[in-house]
Amino acid sequence: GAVIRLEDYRPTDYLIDRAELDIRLDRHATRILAKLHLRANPAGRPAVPLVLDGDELRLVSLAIDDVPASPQAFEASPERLVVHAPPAQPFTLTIETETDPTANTKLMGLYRSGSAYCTQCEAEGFRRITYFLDRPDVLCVFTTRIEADRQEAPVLLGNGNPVAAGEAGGGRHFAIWHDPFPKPCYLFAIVGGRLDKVADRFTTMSGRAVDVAVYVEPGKAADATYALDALKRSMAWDERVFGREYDLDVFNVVAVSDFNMGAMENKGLNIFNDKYVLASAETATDADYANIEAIIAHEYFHNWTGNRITCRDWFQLCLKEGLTVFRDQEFSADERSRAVKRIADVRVLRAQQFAEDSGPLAHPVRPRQYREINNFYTATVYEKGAEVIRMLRTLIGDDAFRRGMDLYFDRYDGTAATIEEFVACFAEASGRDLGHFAQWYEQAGTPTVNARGHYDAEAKTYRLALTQVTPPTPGQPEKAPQVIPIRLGLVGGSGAEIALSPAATAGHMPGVFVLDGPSATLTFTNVPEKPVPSLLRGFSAPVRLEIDLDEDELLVLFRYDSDAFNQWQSAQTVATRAILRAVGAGTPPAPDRRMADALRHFLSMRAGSDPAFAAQVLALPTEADIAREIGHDVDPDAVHRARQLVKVELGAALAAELAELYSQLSSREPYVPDAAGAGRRALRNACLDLFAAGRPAEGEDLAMRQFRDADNMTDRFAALGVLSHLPGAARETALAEFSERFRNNALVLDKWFSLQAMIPEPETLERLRGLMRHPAFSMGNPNRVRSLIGSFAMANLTQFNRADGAGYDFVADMVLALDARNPQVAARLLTAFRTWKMLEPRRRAEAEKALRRVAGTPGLSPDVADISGRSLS
Ligand code: DPP
Ligand code: ZN
Repeated sequence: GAVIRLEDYRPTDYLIDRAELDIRLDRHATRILAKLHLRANPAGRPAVPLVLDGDELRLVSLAIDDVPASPQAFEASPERLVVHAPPAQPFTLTIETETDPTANTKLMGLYRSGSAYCTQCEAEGFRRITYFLDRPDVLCVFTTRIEADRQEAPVLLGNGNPVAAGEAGGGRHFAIWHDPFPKPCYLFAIVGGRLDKVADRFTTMSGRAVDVAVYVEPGKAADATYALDALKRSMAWDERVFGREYDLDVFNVVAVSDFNMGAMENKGLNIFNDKYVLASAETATDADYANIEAIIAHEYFHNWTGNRITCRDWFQLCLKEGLTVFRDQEFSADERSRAVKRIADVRVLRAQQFAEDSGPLAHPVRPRQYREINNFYTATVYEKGAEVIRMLRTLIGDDAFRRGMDLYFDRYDGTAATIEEFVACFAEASGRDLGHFAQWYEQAGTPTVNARGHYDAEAKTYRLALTQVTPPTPGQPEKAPQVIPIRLGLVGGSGAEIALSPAATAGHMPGVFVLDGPSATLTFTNVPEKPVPSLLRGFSAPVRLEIDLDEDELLVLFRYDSDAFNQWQSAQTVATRAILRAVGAGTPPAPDRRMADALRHFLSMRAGSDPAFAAQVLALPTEADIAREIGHDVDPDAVHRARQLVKVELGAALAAELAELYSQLSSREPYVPDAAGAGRRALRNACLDLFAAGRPAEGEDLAMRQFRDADNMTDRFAALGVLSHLPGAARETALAEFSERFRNNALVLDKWFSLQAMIPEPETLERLRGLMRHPAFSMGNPNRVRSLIGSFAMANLTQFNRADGAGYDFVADMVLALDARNPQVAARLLTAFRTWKMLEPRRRAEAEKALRRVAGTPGLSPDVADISGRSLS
């Protein structure tokens, strides 16, 4: 595809104010009659041809102002419809197209999933339904008539409110939906099928009744009640926290089993990957429940941040995504534990976004160019985009932030906005100049902040020297300093918080220093003793922090810091250093009792009161975390061995305490998927995991017992996870029992696929090839592909990066096999190569060879061509 640039933006020459669609569903020949009400755009060029987008479309007929168009008046190809000389006055185009939803394996546009018809239009799928100005700044009021065989599709859903329904003759029926809110066509959706539902009613803050429902495949309604509950809680939260009320009479969610993304925020008709809707104690883990809650909230919150105010162009994607991720993170933090949620979010940010930001696919939160927009639904746009909003709030404070949001909603409701317009609202609300801050949207790469402290006992002053540097990224060799809010405190040796002299952070929010130049020195006065600085509290900026603290000082923070995030971070840093020493030595480092002692003490004090947090503390940094810390010439096998050594040592040192805690936490109460219960289960399973590393024989027995006795998926699957790391007969038995028990549940078998794909053993590749022949596996279903092949590529560091290159070859083969069928899923899989440049030379050469093979294959989709091209650049 050609390069599309932000600076080339110009408004369309025409506008489409209204569209009346009549969609006659048929498995192989769906007819779409679209009557578009057009006029010249005052902001566009006058009297130019009208060019509408298409993609693999077949035009059946065309009329202009209800008169069949003469062949000379237009030109139609699968990719576009050109009307050479459209009427000067407002006019209508009536376009008839035909598509085959069954043959649509890209899962973009209208397609079939199971026995239902559904759509996916973001980013550019609507042009696979009819010719249109398929871009987010064309806002249109849609009225949609859907017609189908009543037996085949008794349920017919569209955007907006239902306005009519009835018989259409010949066993067919219809429904008409009208959405009064002008919207871009990427938010268009319909669903038709035989579906069950759970339904309820939500009363909004102004007293309007909204019918809310979640539709699922027949027989699965009971598994949708948690999603429905999460939806109502989301609606109430957005009213309470952002003052945002829902605006239609109905809100429908539909779960389908074939879906490229997690879910889609179509106006009034969210369509979900069923993985993020269906849940029961027997089939979903606590993590699944938390994801369902977060994604239901995310899509619902889009109603204001994305739908009522949409994006002017796709470069502004973070305008809706970063902001909406921020909003869903806040929602989950309020519904659960704020500290634990923050830790979990930062883990994801580092694993996904930091990895992306340090490799060839790095790009700004608002990119300036793209070849394929589907490839920019990234961790940078979403997760770093959310961090930018969070920093904004930290900089200007909660009140000004809320005023800025109100202003944004007020001023831009019903429009397609830009980042500049968004940021200006906060500048206005806070009276601050946010010009430099806005550079977070433009400059890629993860800054490293270095901090060195010096205590003058005589003068009782503490000086903190801070510097920042951002490494080069593709297209951005030179980097400017960023505006980095550093939330901080000083902790005394015996744990007391030392009051900060006000001058140190003058001009900023309390407890926040803003580093906005290459370096700065802070001086704290009246510091009675040598302090331990606690920097970047709550992870106040998406940066890497280097700090000259020794293990004893880190353990002071671990024990005493008033900031839970930094408590956790300190323990992670101590563990990271231990693993790095083991990588260097190649043998177990001299046992360091301090970490085990500190954890023992921590567990005795905190395990009871804050189990969810304790579980986070017990989880060692991942292999990928360690690899990123090393940064270059990484040998994944050495990383794996070193991490395992430390884990074994720690598990052995704490075996007694872990076993004790494990049995204390055993509960015979019925499963409830709430945060408190999830916390206890998380800690118990973290104990099991660490214990099994230290005492594998006993651990295996314990895990097997838990696996068989569990009354819920969280415990059963955690036990299976522990067993999966212990080679032998027990593991194979448990795996077989699991697949037998859940043989009819595709989503549960996905977990089983994924776990096996992540086993860090050379036999895994063969196991994978075998599993691809399993009857439950299918290359046509994105969830299956991501579970089996994606888990291997993204989450099995040693086996994807096998020294012989077989892992790369396998994934390259899969990418090529998928590309013809579903380019989006193929391109996403290929991003597993994003860290190839940090590997040791032999693996680097093998990875490059595989990437070159992909890049050199004729007939690649634009999606895969873009990722392979940028990965090699
Ligand atoms: N459906 C995707 C999301 O909500 C893209 N908008 O993030
Ligand atoms: Zn979103």
